[in-house]
Amino acid sequence: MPDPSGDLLPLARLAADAAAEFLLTQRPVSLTVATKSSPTDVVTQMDRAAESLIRQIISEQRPDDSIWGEEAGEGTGASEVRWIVDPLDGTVNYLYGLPLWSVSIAAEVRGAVAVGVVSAPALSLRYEAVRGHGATCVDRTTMISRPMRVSSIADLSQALIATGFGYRSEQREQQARIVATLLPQVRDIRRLGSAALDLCLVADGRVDAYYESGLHAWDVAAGALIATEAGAIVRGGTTDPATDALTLASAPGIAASLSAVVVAAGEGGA
Ligand code: LIP
Repeated sequence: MPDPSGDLLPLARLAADAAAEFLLTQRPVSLTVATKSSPTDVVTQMDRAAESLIRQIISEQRPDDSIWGEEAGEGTGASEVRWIVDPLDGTVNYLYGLPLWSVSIAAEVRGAVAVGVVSAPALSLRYEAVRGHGATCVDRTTMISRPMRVSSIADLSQALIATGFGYRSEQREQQARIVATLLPQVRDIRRLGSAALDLCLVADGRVDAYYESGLHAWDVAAGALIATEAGAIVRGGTTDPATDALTLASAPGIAASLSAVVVAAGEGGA
């Protein structure tokens, strides 16, 4: 059966760049904010409009594919391709005018993620991967692309670790206890606010590892492929519906030691 991945990457780029450009240049002075799972789990009209734009671009070229997006849910399709879309990952950062947010688009072929694109327009960067063909970072200003590789770190005490927190108070209390356990054992912690971007920063060696529990498939599908293709050990990051499961992406040299600490401390419901 032919592998359509070669056709999917250009379309993923087109959709991600269009949504990124829209979000960056059409942001209104005042955003209309609604809430979802908690009073701090926000969604704006820009999240929804960006997803509509992505759906329109994909469906025009590949009308038989299904699309599963954070805001409009999962549709049906007759083809073997399912698109998994987070139109605006890091909504709180976007709301506050901070630059760390991204557009995340993955294409699954026969149940396995084959293509992943994460666009971070405020950083002028696009991260991308095709399964089995490595991971690339594209500077959207110069259009120069370069291969990405995870860091070579082997000592957890020297590691810069990214993480994130859920929107429910009881979940955040547990996650705070885990960070308190981990913090004395590592170089430092970063909470950047976009899971898709965190995974790409692991791929690029800008942080040594990232872990978070309670993420959704749309947060991680593209970034997990990009991190894997850059040599990371990735635990979780599946396209299963959200659970309290742990997503962990790490440079190989600290994957076992980091996993042992966060799981023993109770992250990921384990
Ligand atoms: C966000 C994730 C982030 C997590 C936030 C939130 P959203 O996704 O990317 O890693 O810590 O709580 O879930 O809500 O901006 O799409």
